[in-house]
Amino acid sequence: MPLHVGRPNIGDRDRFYRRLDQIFSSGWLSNDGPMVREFEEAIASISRARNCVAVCNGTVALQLAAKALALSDQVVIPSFTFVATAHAIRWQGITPTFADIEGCYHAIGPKSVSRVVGSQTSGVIAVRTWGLPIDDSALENVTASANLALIFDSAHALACGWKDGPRRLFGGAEVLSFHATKFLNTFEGGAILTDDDALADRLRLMRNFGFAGFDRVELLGLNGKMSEPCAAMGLTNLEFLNEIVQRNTENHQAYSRAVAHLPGISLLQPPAGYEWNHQYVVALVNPSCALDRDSLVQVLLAENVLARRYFFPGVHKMEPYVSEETHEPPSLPVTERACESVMILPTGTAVQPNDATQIGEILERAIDRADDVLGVLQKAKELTGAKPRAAVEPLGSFMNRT
Ligand code: T4K
Repeated sequence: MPLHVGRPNIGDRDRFYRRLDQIFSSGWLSNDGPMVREFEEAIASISRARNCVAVCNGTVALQLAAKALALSDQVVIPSFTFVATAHAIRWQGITPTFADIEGCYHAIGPKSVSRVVGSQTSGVIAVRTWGLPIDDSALENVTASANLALIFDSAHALACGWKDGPRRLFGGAEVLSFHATKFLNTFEGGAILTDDDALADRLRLMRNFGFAGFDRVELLGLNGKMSEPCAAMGLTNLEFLNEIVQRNTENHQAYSRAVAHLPGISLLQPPAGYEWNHQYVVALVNPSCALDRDSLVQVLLAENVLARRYFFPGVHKMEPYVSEETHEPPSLPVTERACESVMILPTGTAVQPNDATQIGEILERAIDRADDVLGVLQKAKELTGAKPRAAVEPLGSFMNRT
């Protein structure tokens, strides 16, 4: 069975089916139902937030947060993120201004943000990349002093934070994703967290077309509601949350041991005192490695390990952003390096620590026989003139071949 980055974590099916039965019996399928409310309360409590507004996905959560906080004109975001961060604002006619990432956790910070804030900037969306730390209070200071809105895209960051951190949220709102591939999934889903009660009320109206009662529409809304079956999935998976973190942590430890002695490969590690969901295993392939990141991804693909190179090639090089550049492309050297070096390895409950050990062994053998591997890859390229994936598939296992 292939090992994928992104295999869903699925809780106890019988409990989920029981919840579905309840939904069918009640006849209440959507529109702020009891399961959604229960799910919102649970997520708010885990996230130490006063309010949680559940919606249909993380992208819509970003769109609603941006609209509710009146973002307009230009908004500073990282280029090193999933493209949804940019699309959510561009869809509303807002132009993203790309800030470079800084520090070791692949996030924008106060220096990189200050460098690109201009007279048209209305806000900043900072991404808690991989759920690892970000300089919240410094970003809050920068945005507050320039009178800018601040949103955190925390799509990766449920159940992450400093153990002794403040019991409040930073910025105006924080956005979560519960997509099938996320640490906690509701099939599709998302949420907006905020400590601002008035903002939460506005968001609840906005996700339901602006309806404040029968026939009374108070503002511009859309259909962003989470359905009851999605909330039922979320509640069921929440009961299993500790097991998911436990397995992720064990897998991460196994990977750490497996790559510790590999020259040129390291894993991102959380700092002491930080609680991490370990949702992503982020390997960095440095120039000192005998094989570059793309070659290693191809080796793993050929071994049925579907590793990924998130967030290649960087949003600023994707459409429509790359074509919309009106002046020089942004200078994002740290982003470019991350795009070239990040390799995400499979984890989650579908992966066992033993799989991580074996993946480490594949990487080790490939690096030991780097010349042979490069030869096979070159041959494949000559034979097919192909894109990497197509070049790899007919070749089968590198390890049996070389
Ligand atoms: N902000 C950030 C920082 C984000 O990372 C994301 C989403 C968002 C905002 C937006 O949130 P949502 O609107 O999505 O709620 C995935 C996810 O689709 C996406 O949710 C996620 N970030 C992103 C980082 O990763 P891909 O490109 O990895 O492809 P996908 O979804 O096709 O799945 C990857 C692998 O997972 C496949 O090889 C097979 C496996 N898989 C996938 C699904 C859906 C399964 O085994 N079962 C499944 O049901 O995007």
